[in-house]
Amino acid sequence: MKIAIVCYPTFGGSGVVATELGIALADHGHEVHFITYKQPVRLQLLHSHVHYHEVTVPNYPLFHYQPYELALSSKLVDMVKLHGIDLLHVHYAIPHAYAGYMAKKMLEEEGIFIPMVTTLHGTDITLVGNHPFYKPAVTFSINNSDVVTSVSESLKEDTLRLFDIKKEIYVVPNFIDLAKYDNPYTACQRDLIAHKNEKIITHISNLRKVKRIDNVIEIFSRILEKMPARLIIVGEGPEKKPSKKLCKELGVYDNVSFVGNSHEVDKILCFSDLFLLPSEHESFGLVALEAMACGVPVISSNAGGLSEVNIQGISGYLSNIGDVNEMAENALKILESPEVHAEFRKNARKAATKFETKNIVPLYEEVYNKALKSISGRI
Ligand code: GMT
Repeated sequence: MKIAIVCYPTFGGSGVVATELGIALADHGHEVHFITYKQPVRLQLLHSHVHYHEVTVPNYPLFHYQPYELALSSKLVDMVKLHGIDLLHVHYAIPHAYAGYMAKKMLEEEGIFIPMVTTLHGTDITLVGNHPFYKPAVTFSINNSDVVTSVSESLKEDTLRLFDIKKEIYVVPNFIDLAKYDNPYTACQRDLIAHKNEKIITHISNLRKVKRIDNVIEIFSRILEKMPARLIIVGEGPEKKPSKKLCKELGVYDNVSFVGNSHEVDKILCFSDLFLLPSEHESFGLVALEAMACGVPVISSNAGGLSEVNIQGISGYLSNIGDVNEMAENALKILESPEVHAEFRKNARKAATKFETKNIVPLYEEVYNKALKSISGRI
């Protein structure tokens, strides 16, 4: 199959999932065309079945906002015709499903019928897409996709609750290539970042309010009261400055490393002892799964789809949003006993196997076949 994947090329989970999916599909023999405004961060082009086409938006001074959707839909039309693409898979409803729909319609005028699969990732539904300024367009794009998928049961429920959806939504969870995270723990160079006796606590996100970085720092400061520890905060975003301020106020600044965006998430997780994700919303929590794949227990909130990934008392613990006391207690429960810690490490890794690439990618292939079937009468 020739598949066009549209995604955000940045460090966000939706772009990571789309990229990993494209690579896995190419490994299955499909021809994959990434169409976006920048090369996705995790995409290496050394694969004969993977292609990347850049969308450029000419900068015209008359426009206050440059029309990316227009450029994207035109690019999709051109690429479908040039490469004989069979199917569009758009990740993130805004504006990708909207642009994909326009491309479909333009192609139909020329007698080319191509199905569109839309994957909902979370923020396109729970945060941005639900805004009255976007809601009609998001509802329209979902209802006019040939097949719609969401990354968790929780996100499916949210979508059905918040929008007037007439389509069936198929849940296809995010996935992980466990072999990539197969670093033997002992080989990890933890002394690069922490002193020998310090526990390494990690948080990775785009440092937005929804991630509750203040809670991350509060939990960490309670851990630090009981044992030597270092907090590693990976990522860039608007909460970085206020977070540094909070670290100073709580007197933990010297024990926290803000390392910015990283291409070496697997290496950082390899030497982490515990992962914190106390988010306000989280449709899935791909980064929690990445931590678990490295055998790192997760202390998280119970927001959204997190309970579908992090298993209470097995791979870590979940608490109500904002309950930093309980989160800190649970963190200490794991860290204070080497035996308990080892058990959680082992179980976290085991729980991650449910989401192995080989279990999930065939579900997307099924979805593609469904989408192709849905338009077969029109071809
Ligand atoms: O978490 C973010 O802010 C980034 C966002 C994105 O759109 O990339 O992540 C969403 O999609 C990820 C991949 O499916 C999920 O793992 C994240 O849970 C989801 N984020 C939220 O729901 C807040």
